[in-house]
Amino acid sequence: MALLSFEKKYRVPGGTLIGRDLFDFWVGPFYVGFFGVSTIFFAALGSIMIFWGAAQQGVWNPWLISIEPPPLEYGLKMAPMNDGGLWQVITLCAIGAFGSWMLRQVEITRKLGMDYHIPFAFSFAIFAYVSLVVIRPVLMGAWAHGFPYGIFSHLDWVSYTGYQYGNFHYNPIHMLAIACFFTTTMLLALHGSLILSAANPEKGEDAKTPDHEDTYFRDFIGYSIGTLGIHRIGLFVALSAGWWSGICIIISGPSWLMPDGESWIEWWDWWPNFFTFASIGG
Ligand code: 07D
Ligand code: 07D
Repeated sequence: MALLSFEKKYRVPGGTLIGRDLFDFWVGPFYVGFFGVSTIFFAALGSIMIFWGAAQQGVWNPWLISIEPPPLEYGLKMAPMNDGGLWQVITLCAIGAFGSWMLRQVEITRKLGMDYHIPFAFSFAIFAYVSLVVIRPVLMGAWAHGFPYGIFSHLDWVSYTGYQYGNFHYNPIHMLAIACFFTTTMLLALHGSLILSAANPEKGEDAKTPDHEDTYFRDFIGYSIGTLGIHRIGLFVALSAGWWSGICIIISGPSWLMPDGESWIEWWDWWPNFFTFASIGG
């Protein structure tokens, strides 16, 4: 395995954030580190809690397992285990596992003397999750506003929450997030197809260089963003998608923005009202 012998060169000690050389080793192909251990700890504890909840409810169909957040009356307090406390512990485990996973990425990055783009990128996924189960519930005053941990039940939550605000498509930041998701897919399709068309030739033919790739796009639309540029814009739109998703849900609900449970359809009233106001004023 050429790749494994090549990897040996990069199995260098150091770069750890915690624990010095205590966990500075590999298990097979996997770097461990302190945060490898903490990821396994939180992921295992969280999963056991989900299965424990499933056992308590007697639900073993994986599509139907669901761990519900505490009811509204507990506000932001800790709830009893069988009345939402389990959801709270699982949420802590999830944040612990995702955070550890990101810090493990940081350690590998440091070890190899690379830049921090990967942990930075993953932090946007964590932000989107935290926006749903911590930031928005805290702003709205109850853990009850988090989403339940179940395959179908979380879909019910998305649908219910969407209709609670009339038509969620009218949320302008949801529009922005969706446009970024769509753009990400388009750019990845263009990039993937361009690279394959140049760098994966038929047997006996030479692979083409980035010159060809740039020329293709110059001929086609008059401009090529270039080999680094395509990755910069790809990362930018992908992270923007996660970022605006988080923002679009954080602003859906808190009373400073949506008094009396206003819907996103009514929110647009500022637009016709703006012109009425402007014409009266003029
Ligand atoms: C392909 C990387 C691999 C990840 C996978 C997910 C689990 C859950 C749970 C046994 C792209 C692994 C799944 C570990 C096991 C139990 C109880 C990523 C890839 C394969 N969702 N969602 C899914 C999560 C939210 C929504 C599928 C997670 C929000 C809609 C899977 C989270 C909202 C639809 C899943 C999360 C929302 C889905 C496929 C966390 C808004 C679908 C996911 C931690 C973001 C689709 C049945 C996928 C589906 C789907 C997991 C959050 C909406 C079960 C882990 C609350 C509308 N979600 N989701 O491929 O088929 O992601 O649902 O935040 O239609 Mg979801
Ligand atoms: C939260 C996942 C984080 C994942 C992490 C990692 C593991 C380990 C292990 C594989 C953010 C987890 C890892 C567990 C796995 C192994 C081994 C990602 C997260 C940390 N919507 N909508 C969005 C569209 C409608 C509504 C976002 C489209 C309706 C609500 C996105 C449509 C109504 C919420 C989006 C559409 C509605 C959203 C989701 C079309 C319902 C949210 C993506 C075409 C009637 C959510 C932050 C996302 C959001 C969200 C897209 C329709 C409601 C922009 C394309 C009109 C309530 N919608 N939506 O956030 O913003 O990913 O969440 O109709 O809360 Mg919407």
